Amino acid sequence: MDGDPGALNDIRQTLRRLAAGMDAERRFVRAEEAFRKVLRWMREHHEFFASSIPLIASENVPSPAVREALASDLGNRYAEGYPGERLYAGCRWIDSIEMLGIELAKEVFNAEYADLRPISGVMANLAAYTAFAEPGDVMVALAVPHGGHISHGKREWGGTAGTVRGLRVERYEFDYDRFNIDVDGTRRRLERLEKEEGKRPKVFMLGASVFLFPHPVREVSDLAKEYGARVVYDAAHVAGLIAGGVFQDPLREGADAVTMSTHKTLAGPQHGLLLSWERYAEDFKRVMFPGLHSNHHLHAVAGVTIALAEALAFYHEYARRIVENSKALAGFLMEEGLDVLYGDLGFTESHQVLVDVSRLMGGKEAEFLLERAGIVVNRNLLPKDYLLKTDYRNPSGIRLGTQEVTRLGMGKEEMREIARFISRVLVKREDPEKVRREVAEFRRPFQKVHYAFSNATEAYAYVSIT
Ligand code: DSN
Repeated sequence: MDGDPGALNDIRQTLRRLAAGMDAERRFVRAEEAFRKVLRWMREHHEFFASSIPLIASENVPSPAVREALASDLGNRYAEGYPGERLYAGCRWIDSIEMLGIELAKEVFNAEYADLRPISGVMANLAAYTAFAEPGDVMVALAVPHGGHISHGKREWGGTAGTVRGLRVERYEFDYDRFNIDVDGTRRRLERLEKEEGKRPKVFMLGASVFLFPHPVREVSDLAKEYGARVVYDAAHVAGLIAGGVFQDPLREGADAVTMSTHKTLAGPQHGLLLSWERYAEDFKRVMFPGLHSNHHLHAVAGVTIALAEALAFYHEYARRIVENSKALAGFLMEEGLDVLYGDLGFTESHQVLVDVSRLMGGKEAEFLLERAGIVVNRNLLPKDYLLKTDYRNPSGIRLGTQEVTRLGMGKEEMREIARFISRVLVKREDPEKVRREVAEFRRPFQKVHYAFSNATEAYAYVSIT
């Protein structure tokens, strides 16, 4: 075979095929390993939440029916446009679901116009900025340490309003004693802005991520009228409370549009919703499609529709219990030696409780220790952090929300237990691993979703279809 170039080429090709085969085999093994890892981690995530105390104020556990919607084929389809005017075939049942969702949203929130197409609260806000303002226009919003959301934020912080829509964001003056907007101070600030720069606001943003007390919608709406500006109310956090009639009614109080994500107190899937008045309907329809969305996540639309039906049937009671639990939790935490904010105002009128942990440790360490004990909260900037210029990565506080534990059927007695667990970790500095075992035991009887039509499947059961 010496000197036979044809035979040498054959050998080289055989070796290459063998090497390629080994590469393919290794690739397959790696891929299968990744596939199994994801499935295992999803199960472990479910097990963790089934045995923990979930207190993140922006989350919730949806009903099994909402989870069924998320696993359905609707999430694999397209339905561009408005129901009945689609640009795709196969939308018969999707149209029926979305039309029903629109009708339910109008009824639950007493709105003339409802749009289920925003795929998140941020997209609903972007829709409002697009319909009501042009790049360079002034929008007034809460600063983040005062409770504002990043999607209301300035360009210099990477906020959606500033960075994506190009708005100039001016902050509201803030009343630190009342944890609320200082309307008179804001009026003076805007008068200065007009005098010095000739700029007038186009949009007043209300609503917040840290949201303890109703906002002065009427007063802000009166101020907005002086400028011919629009009022947008971001109800992401308090949508379920508004649906249950216990917080405030922003559309009746003067808001031109209400935006929200649908998975916090509303307890639907992760999605968005926009409510408004008939006079703005055509503007919003155009902005949603083709402006901001192609497809709008139809499995989530079905999930939101189910959550709205649950809201209509059950949320008067659910919302009332959430607020009752927040007030109880705040009071017990204070008795346990924690610095709960705004006790003189009754702590809260929402699902949220704000705790200053800076006397004990930073918010970052508090969040970390509590997670090790199976208590899930998030660190949060407090109003004083604005004045202290605290690093947002280690703020002075933690924010707690009672909407998820309430949905699991917990009441006042359980709030007392939760306050004790938190105090044992943060004040008494007990070993979090020891507390974690007791937390898991405490959680064992609370495995069903309440305030829903059906709860045949446990709240955090991992449903496998593979
Ligand atoms: N960042 C969320 C919150 O926790 O409030 C809202 O999007």
